[in-house]
Amino acid sequence: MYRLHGFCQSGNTFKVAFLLRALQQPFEPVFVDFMRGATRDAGWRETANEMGEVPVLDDGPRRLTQSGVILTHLARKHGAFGGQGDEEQQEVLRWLFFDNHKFTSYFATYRFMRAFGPAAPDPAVLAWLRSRMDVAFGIVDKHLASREFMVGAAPTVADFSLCGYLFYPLAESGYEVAGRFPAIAAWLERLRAIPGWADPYEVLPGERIAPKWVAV
Ligand SMILES: N[C@@H](CCC(=O)N[C@@H](CS)C(=O)NCC(=O)O)C(=O)O
Repeated sequence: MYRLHGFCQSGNTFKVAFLLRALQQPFEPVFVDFMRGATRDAGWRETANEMGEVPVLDDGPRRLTQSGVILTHLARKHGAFGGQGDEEQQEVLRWLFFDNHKFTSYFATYRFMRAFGPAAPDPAVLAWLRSRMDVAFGIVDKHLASREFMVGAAPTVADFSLCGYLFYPLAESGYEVAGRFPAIAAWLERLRAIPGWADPYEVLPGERIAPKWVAV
């Protein structure tokens, strides 16, 4: 059985959990105590991931990291959600890079600082991140205005990657999607309808934490 290392606040882990569930592949969740510094521990990095990040997926003797690599591996292995043919597969890869660089990365950092960070965030840093998010969300919204899924006619791992943080409560990020990005909002409803979708807090290990710095 697959073993998925992560924690419930991690949208990057949720990307993989959602795909495994959509593929009807059971997995054992392995809790990583990120909030108490587990991924910064030298021993953890030695044995789990030298990059100091979750998700980590154990597929038998193979240990995989980077959600984009894991999603691609699972799509190839199970022959689903990978895109049809070379052109679509390259297009999927293009959006995986965009997601990792500009979409998930700014949003996840913003949400973490605002909801779970160790100290009150600097409003100027939040404002800068927000301006980057506005641009990235605008690009994805425009792309989705004329199509149902990011690539081709059916969901692919590009969708699973980009949506990873967007099913968490609004109170954590304070970043309104519904009113501002209608095509993203409609796409999220389509993804929610994929059999296997579940609330991240229902399927990933760890304790829920009340958002801390929401007034900033
Ligand atoms: N590009 C990586 C990002 C993974 C990532 O940032 N994971 C977070 C938790 S959601 C983490 O472990 N961060 C540790 C750190 O930045 O020190 C992926 O997609 O897997």
